[in-house]
Amino acid sequence: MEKNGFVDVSSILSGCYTGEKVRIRGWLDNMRSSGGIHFFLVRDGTGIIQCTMKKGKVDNEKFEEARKLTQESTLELTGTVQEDRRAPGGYEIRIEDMNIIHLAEEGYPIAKKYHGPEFLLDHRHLWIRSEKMQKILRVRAKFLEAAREWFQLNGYTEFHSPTLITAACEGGSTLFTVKYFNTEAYLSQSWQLYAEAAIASLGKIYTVAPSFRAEKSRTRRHLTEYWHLEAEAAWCDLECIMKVQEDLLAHVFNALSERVPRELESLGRPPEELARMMPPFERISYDEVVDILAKKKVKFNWGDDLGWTEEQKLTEEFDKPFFVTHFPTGVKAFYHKPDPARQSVTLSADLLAPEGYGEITGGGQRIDDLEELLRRIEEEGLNPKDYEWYIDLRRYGSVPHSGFGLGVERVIAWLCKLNHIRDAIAFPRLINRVYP
Ligand code: NSS
Repeated sequence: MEKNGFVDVSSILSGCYTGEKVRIRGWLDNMRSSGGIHFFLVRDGTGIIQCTMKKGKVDNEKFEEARKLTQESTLELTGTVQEDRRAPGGYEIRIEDMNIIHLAEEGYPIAKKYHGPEFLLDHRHLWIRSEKMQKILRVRAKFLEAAREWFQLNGYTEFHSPTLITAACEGGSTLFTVKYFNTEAYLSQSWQLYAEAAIASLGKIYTVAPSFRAEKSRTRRHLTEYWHLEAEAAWCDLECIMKVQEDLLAHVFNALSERVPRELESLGRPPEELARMMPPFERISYDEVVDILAKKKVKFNWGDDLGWTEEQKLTEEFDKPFFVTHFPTGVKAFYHKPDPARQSVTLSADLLAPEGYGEITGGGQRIDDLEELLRRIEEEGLNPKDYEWYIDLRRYGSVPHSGFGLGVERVIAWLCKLNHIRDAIAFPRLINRVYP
């Protein structure tokens, strides 16, 4: 790709410019000098390439000027592309001319040496330039690109719900309160209640948006602000919404294997592993979970909610994602439809990732009957006044419907084998961190 006479490093690395004279621009990732040669590693946002500047091949003045270059200085370079097996990426540019755009200050705070996690989080604005973060962010972008693609190919319409809301979707304990003029509002935990309104307008819908949870738990899988990929569909039951998730993930896994194989490989997830993770995903009921955990000597009673410890134990039994279905009514939010064949459980399903990662999606079939909804709102001690518009949806054209929400960072953490969810997003928001 050529822009104003400059070419992308990625296209040089794919062999498009071998033997040709090119111009590139980017950041100086690293530099060393040996004898009469300066070796630069230059990063341009599409890739990183070695560039060599030989004394006598450039203006002497430029050669001397290069000595004062500092890490992260920005440059424009002109030179000829050569295939070179010794260079990282297999190509290098032999520099003929250089133009310094910005000479970075000395003492780049995260120069190449060991830094602790808190230091790197404080310098996140710089750390996102690191090779590992570049790869993760690229996989993340491709994940969402492929997911949107699947929804578009399958007749879903993108729909946007408000962020400022007045009633809890997933329970009051994790709501962030914001001052809203003379009253109070909350930050949305999920688009779901609005999505249920919108299916009567658009049928099958999806969104990608931030959700907010004032999670008091300091775990490796909770953010206070995370990106939520959600879908809702009219005329869809529990089995149907599980199938939607399987088809979506099959498409995404294929796309990632084709589009970011090198990134995945270097993050420790060779694309063949994604091929092995392909649907169908096993479905086990909550009742079965109780039995499995009992056999594994994990203290867990019917009616308890699955926490991370239990999920981690459970994932030892599977080598690809699996659904846990039919959670007890007591551990799920008010909107989950109780199973008509057994009122003590709901038509719900969470998808769990293997390898100790656990829950990556939550969803199921929604209550579509007015009386049943009013009963559940009362049982949960909620104020029906707060849900008046939502209740209305069961008065005017109610249909069987289902949906789910996928935690984008949860999935990226699993796919990229990260040991903390904070690295699945550029600027993580955690219980003790809203900076930078
Ligand atoms: O609470 S959920 O299980 N379900 C819902 O919010 C539904 N209203 C979604 C729907 O049906 N439209 O959250 C869904 C997913 C869950 O499986 C996680 O993957 C993710 O959202 N999630 C989180 N990710 C990161 N950090 C936090 N705190 C978090 N909470 C949920």
